[in-house]
Amino acid sequence: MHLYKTTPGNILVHNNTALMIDKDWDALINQEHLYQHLTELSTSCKKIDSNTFNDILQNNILAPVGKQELWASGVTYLRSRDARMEESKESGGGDFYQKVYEAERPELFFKAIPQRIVGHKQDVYIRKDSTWNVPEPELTLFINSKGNIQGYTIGNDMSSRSIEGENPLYLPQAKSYEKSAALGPCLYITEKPIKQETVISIEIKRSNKIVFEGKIELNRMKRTLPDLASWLFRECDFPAGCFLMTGTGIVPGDDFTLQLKDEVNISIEGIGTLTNTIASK
Ligand code: DO4
Ligand code: MG
Repeated sequence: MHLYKTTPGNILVHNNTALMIDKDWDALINQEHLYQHLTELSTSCKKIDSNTFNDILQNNILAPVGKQELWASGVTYLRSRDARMEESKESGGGDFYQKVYEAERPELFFKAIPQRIVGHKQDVYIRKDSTWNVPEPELTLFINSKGNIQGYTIGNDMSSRSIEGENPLYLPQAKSYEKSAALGPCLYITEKPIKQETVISIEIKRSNKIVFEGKIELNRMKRTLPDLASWLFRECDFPAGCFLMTGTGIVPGDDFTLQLKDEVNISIEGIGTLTNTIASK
């Protein structure tokens, strides 16, 4: 099932039926058994006709976030390790990426407060002091306050490769700034964990022409999703739950950088497509 946060309210799509759920977003998603909870709620919710729903999908989707923090995982795929070793070789930081790829403890970093997160069809920013910028397409987990993965969404972990490559200690500036993260278009809530064969893909368009595309399966990730969640919850409490990006397995070649007005489309099987346009502050 898919749960959308929209300006008219929360909409659940279950068994091909769109239903309006009149509940506070944070209270709604932070359930112990979200799939079962929504299944029960769906029997008593008001239906929305398909024209109204399609209109809302076109114009009124918000990021599926309330009060939650957004965290991110790093170097969980070989491709991310290799690209980062390359970009930081002059600064001498390359070894750290190899070490963290092999280590038991994953790289987890704070990405954004809700205010810095945008939704589907909104602009994401590149920094004006950065010369090399990429989107990172990432399966993103919604984890409830008890530390259990309850849903999935699509994330774009916008990244400055020039700033991170200059010195790995600049990571927070390379990763966290206004509109540096996009989430959406919805929360995908399943009875069983998402399939390992799930395909994550990205397409970047410039003046309507594809300038980069790539895809990867989730099973290429070095770590498991529950392992990432459990490291994050070791010493942090999240009263409203939290979102966790799980790392990128797709990085464009070193000659590629985003330009203003590029359109980034990230798709994950079962969830949908997250579309954002590149802009700056
Ligand atoms: O190590 C820096 C960040 C890595 C990252 O964002 C990723 O692998 O997706
Ligand atoms: Mg990333």
